[in-house]
Amino acid sequence: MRIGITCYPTYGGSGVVATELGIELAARGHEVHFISYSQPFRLTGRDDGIFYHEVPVSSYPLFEFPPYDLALASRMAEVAEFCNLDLLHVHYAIPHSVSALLARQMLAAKGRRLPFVTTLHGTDITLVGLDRSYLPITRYSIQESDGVTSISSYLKDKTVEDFGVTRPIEVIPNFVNCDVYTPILDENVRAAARLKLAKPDEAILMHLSNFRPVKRVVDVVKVFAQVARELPARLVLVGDGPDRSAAEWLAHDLGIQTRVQFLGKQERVNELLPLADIMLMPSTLESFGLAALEAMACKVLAIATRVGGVPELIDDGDTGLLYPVGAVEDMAAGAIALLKDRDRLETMRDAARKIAQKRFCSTLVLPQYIKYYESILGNPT
Ligand code: GMT
Repeated sequence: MRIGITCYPTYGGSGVVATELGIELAARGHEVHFISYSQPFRLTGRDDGIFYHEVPVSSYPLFEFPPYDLALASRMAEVAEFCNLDLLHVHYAIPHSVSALLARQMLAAKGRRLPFVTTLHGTDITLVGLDRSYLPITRYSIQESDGVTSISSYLKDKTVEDFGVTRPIEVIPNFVNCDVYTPILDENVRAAARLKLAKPDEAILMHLSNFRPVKRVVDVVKVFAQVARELPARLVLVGDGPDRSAAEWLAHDLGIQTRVQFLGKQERVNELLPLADIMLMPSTLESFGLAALEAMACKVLAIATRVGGVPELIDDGDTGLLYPVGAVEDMAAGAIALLKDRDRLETMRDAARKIAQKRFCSTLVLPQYIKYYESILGNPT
């Protein structure tokens, strides 16, 4: 198949999923064309079968807001025509599914079919899409998509409840390449790599996000402060975003700044994650929680909040620990108990890796996408 993929290229889990999907599709012999305003950040190097088409958005004094969605629709239609695309797959409904809808109409006027699949990821449904200025068009473009997938049952149910969408929605979960996100099996090699981040006797707690308010990065620092009072530990924060400064100040005010490292955005998080003992994901909401899955695949236990689609990924007490939003004391107590009971931690870390392999590995999830594309192509609406 020849597939056009559009996503937010620089920020967030939906772009990561879209990029990894493109890489995995290309590795299986499909031709993948990314269409976006900049190259997706995890798309490094030049893989066979992967092409990137930039969307130029020109400005003009009349435009207080340059219309990216229109430029995107034009480029989607052009790329589809020139590269003979079979379908478009857009990630995050706003505005991508509206642009795809326009591109489909432009090609229909030329007698050419261009179906599109919309994948719902999270705040396109739970936050931004509910804004009155976006809701009607978001609902319309989802309803008009040739196929709709969501990354969890939770998000599917929210889309039906809050948007009244009546068309079928296929749940295809986030996935991870278990050969790329993998534990370091040789303990000596792991111990040597950990020395870059912590002393040998220190536990490593890690957080990975885009530091938006929904991620509650300040809670990460608060949890760590309590853990660090009880045992030797380091906190490593990966990523960047609006709440980084608040978290840095808090670490400073609590006097733990020497034990907290902000690494900023990192390209190869798969090399950092296996060095951690515990991943902290205290978000207000996660429709799935890709960062926790990536950690689990690396045999790292996630301590997270019982929100959205997270319970579909983490089995509380078995493959991770779940708490109410803001339950900082309890999260810290859970982390301390596990770090003091290394046998239980090891058992749970093993279970986390096993569930990632058994349910969320790209080898299992990719065929679901491919089958879904085939069903769309075989069933003209
Ligand atoms: O909804 C968002 O915040 C945007 C989106 C993104 O692009 O970062 O995140 C969502 O998509 C990820 C990948 O599918 C999920 O793993 C995240 O849980 C989800 N975030 C939220 O629901 C807050």
